[in-house]
Amino acid sequence: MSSLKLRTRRDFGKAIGTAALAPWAAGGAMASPAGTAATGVPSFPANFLWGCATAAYQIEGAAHEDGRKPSVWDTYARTPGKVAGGDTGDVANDHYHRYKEDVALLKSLGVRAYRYSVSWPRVFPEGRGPVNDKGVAFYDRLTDELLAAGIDPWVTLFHWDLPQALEDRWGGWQSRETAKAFADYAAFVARRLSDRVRHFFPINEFVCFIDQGYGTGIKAPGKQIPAGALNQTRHNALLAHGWAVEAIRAAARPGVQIGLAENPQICVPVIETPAHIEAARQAMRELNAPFLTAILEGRYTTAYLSAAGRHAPRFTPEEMKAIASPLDFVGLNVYTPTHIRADRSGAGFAVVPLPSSYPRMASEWLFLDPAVAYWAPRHLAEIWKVKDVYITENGCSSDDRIAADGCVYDTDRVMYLRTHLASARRATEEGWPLRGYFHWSLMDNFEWTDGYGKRFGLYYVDFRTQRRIPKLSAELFREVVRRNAVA
Ligand code: PNW
Repeated sequence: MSSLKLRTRRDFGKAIGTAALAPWAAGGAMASPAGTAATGVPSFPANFLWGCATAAYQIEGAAHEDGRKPSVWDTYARTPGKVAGGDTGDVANDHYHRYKEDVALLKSLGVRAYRYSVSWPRVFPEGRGPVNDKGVAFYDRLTDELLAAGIDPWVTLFHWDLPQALEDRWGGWQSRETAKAFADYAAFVARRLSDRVRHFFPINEFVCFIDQGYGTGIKAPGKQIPAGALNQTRHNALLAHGWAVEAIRAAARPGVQIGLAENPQICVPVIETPAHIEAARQAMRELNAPFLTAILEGRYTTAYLSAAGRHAPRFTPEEMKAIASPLDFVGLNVYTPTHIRADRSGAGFAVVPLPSSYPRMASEWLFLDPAVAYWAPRHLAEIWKVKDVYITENGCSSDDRIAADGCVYDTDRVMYLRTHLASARRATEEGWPLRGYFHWSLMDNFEWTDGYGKRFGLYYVDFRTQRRIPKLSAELFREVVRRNAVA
């Protein structure tokens, strides 16, 4: 009867001898055959990939160092009134000099992957033409440091920092010359890094640098061009993606994997009834017609083209084929929901506006609905038969403070993470092909127009001293990774 008094698996192991223990009982990091971690909480699949994400302009700093020239974000941030507090990425997290320390932070979280972005104007200061060897050398060092720490680099080639020279010369993405230059740059980086980097994302989030960069003008380069020109600019960005996929395949060592890091509207059915779910599927296709749907289907939807009318983009079948170049996986950046209900009129669906009382995080736009982490992979699998899905960003801003004891108790981020991961876990449990999760972000950083005022990190950064302080959420995430289960 003495075994009844034993409380922990470790005691149990001692009693019966370790040889008899199931492999998962010892550490808790491995999944049990039944998909249940040592704690009894359902675990993620055995090879589920845990990672963190960042982007060059948001963390690197060293804006004028070693031959880097300005990007459109350097210019935009310098324009009075554009970025909160007049903040710029000049110094940011000084990651260019502190990358070893930052890789150590990743290592201490236990993650196996890190999504970083390469700064185009660091590698090609003029956007094209002569390469800047010192810029390339930084990504060599960073990549080597990651690999030495057992962390796989997943590399984004464009996270919004377009070389200013290309904006000046061609009006940036308004010209397909920029798309061609991008494919050349992508090929160059893939050739240089693909002996060590096996995963590439050509472009991060189209809407944020096209619709917001050239439509509303709330992000760099801050232009407002007419509807027809905007649709053509969107099309140019799609071409840049497609041509880059082709160029990377041609230039890289065999076997590299190429995917998206896109933030579509994530359509969540208001209630999970068959009618609302069907409406959400239709909405997912139509509301994302300009980018995600175009890439995954190789065509613009009829509704998109007819709504655009005489402002519709001009394109050829060959271009649409390039845009739909086969991908190895699809990554989605998952933040805020679009709630959808069935609707008998017209499209068959309607967007349900958020009530003014709807909960949100510190960023104005970041409304809370963990269901996005479930519906993103499910929609990709159901609508487009995607076989490998990653959440390439998920996270939240919160009003982080250092408490009297020196700790940062970001209980709202802990809640955000736990609920979103539980929702992601529901997706894997039901068999939807979600293969990994990258947290946005490793550490607080330059949050675009919000400057340093909105913090998304697992690590708090004191931007005066560059000290990194683990938040409570870092502890949670480390525990999640260790258990491979929601903690
Ligand atoms: C992403 N929205 O941007 C970017 O990839 C990151 O660089 C950024 O720091 C992070 O999310 C947090 O903002 C987004 O309005 C910006 O839904 C806006 C939205 C989504 C993502």
